[in-house]
Amino acid sequence: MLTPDQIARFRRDGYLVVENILDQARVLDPVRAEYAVLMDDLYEGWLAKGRVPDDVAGFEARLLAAYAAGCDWFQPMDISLPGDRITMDTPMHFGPAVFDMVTDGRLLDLVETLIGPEITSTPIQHVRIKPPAKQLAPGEARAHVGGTDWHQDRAVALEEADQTEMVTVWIAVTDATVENGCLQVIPHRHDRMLPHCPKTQTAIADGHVDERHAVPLPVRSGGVVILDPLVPHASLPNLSDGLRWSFDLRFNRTGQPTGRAHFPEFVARSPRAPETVLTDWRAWRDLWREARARLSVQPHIDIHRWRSDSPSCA
Ligand SMILES: O=C(O)CCC(=O)C(=O)O
Ligand SMILES: [Fe+2]
Repeated sequence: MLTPDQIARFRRDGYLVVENILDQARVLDPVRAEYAVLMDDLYEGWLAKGRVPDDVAGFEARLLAAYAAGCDWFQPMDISLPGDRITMDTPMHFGPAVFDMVTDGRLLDLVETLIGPEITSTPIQHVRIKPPAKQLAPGEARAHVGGTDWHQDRAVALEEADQTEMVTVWIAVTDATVENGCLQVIPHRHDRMLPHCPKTQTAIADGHVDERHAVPLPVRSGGVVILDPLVPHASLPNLSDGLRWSFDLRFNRTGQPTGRAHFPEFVARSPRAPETVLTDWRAWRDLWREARARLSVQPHIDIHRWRSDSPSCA
């Protein structure tokens, strides 16, 4: 699936942009349709409470109206639980179209060339539907809604996964452009973990990223960006008039820690033990429902190792 040249570039640079991986008609249109239904369900609920205007139609307009009204669509649309305050009612989204995307054969072929054929889908995964920056509230700090600060993905998992062979796969649902807030990376800088600090987001400590070396990574809808877990990356702000929509997924070699053991993982591909592969989206959803129920009655589990009082963060 990847050419030897692409694999060599990934190993050298720590990232790779690959266009035309996910089919529009077969994979992304169903995802859009699934989210349109979800948006309408959420909107009806807010309408019933008088929280949003009733003359707004369409996914994008409804999402922006909900944001302006202070109604949260992020967590109900996310394919994960939050890092804190999990209750029995915490909303999340696990549906057939998203499952088909996460387990897409072409996507897994690509992952297989980098980490081998025994592939686990990790629970560190998000949807990011980013409104134009000019429509965001002044204090908006969430990396799933506004810009993302510089970080390494290895650093947002726990230490137990520091040796895990994993890759991040970032999927462009809308075209990702420099204007609408595509990813940017510091190529070649993936030899070691940099200190991070719990700022508004967990981010690389001041002075460790030279932004003059940042390379933006535009990619068309259906294309993906693959990231080494140690490559520093961030997103640009969305300076366009439209939404910037992506998913980010992570895959590791089966049997190695995901770095977020309290959330569910599943086997996405396994020539060695095909019977272990999860094929039913309902089973995926149920794993997350069970995790939510368990975590809602447990003490909080940190998802990061970084402390604001460490020397690098002073
Ligand atoms: O899309 C973004 O803003 C950030 C994504 C990211 O950090 C990731 O995919 O690891
Ligand atoms: Fe990241």
